Amino acid sequence: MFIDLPSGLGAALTDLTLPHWKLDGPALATSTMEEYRTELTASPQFAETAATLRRALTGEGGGFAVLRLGKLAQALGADDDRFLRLATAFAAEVAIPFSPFPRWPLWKDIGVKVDNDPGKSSGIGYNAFHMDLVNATLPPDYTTLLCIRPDPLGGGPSILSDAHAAVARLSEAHRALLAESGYHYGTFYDLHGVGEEYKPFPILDGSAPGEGFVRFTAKMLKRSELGQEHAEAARALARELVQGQVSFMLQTGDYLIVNQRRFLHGREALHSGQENVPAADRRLLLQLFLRTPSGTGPAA
Ligand SMILES: O=C(O)CCC(=O)C(=O)O
Ligand SMILES: [Fe+2]
Repeated sequence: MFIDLPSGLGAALTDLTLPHWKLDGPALATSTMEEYRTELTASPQFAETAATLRRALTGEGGGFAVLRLGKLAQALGADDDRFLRLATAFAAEVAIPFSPFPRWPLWKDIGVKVDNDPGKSSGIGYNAFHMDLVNATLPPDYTTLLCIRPDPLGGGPSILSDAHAAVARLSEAHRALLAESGYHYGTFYDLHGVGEEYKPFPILDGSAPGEGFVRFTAKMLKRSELGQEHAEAARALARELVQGQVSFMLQTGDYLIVNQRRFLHGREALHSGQENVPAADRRLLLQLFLRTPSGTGPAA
């Protein structure tokens, strides 16, 4: 679901300078959320655009959206603080922005490091289907990625897949295995606002079909020791996710918001030759997490 800014709104926002945000612990302060909302609600068609965004994320069949802020990015500069504040204001219309990493800023850089593990954040390879903070008892309700610069060599399309639809295509036997606490992934330390470490965890949590998290990362297939049957069921899920995937290239100013209770996300490999691209020109995304106050999602 791609959402363009109505041109009147784009023009109004270009002229708007929002104040710096304040944090309250790991979360955007309520005073900032109210300030931003007041400023933006005065802009033409803002309320409708925010409602469209919420519907795309939580309405029937929805689960992710790309808000196209490219013209704003062009007018203000994608790396300008004013642009980042406007993106934050849109995020705050969906849920509460927060950082689970106490020592990092609200928005986390995802750059390109040629020496990193290629399959992980900031790596250059295929970033397989996953949810963020998969091994926390309370993962963020939304993960969001703001594209500051696409891969100048043209690689790295985003991939999205409807997790519940993928689960529905599996056999009963595989679903039963996925509902067992047979899975674990990664490390967990110094995180705020996402509960406790969850280890081992079930991929399916016993919620009604189509509800709850599908607590999955395909990275566990390579990086975690799993029992053979559990691994087979997880591989079947990974195949169905790929089977149902959509993919698209984020452009400068595109803001991808993923409802983690519905969709899993990932990224295809960047184009080969990253070592010849100066670090300052490589792909750059900024990541922000959102928490719904109720934990179930805003009304559409
Ligand atoms: O690079 C991307 O497009 C996705 C990165 C990602 O999913 C992550 O770092 O969690
Ligand atoms: Fe991710």
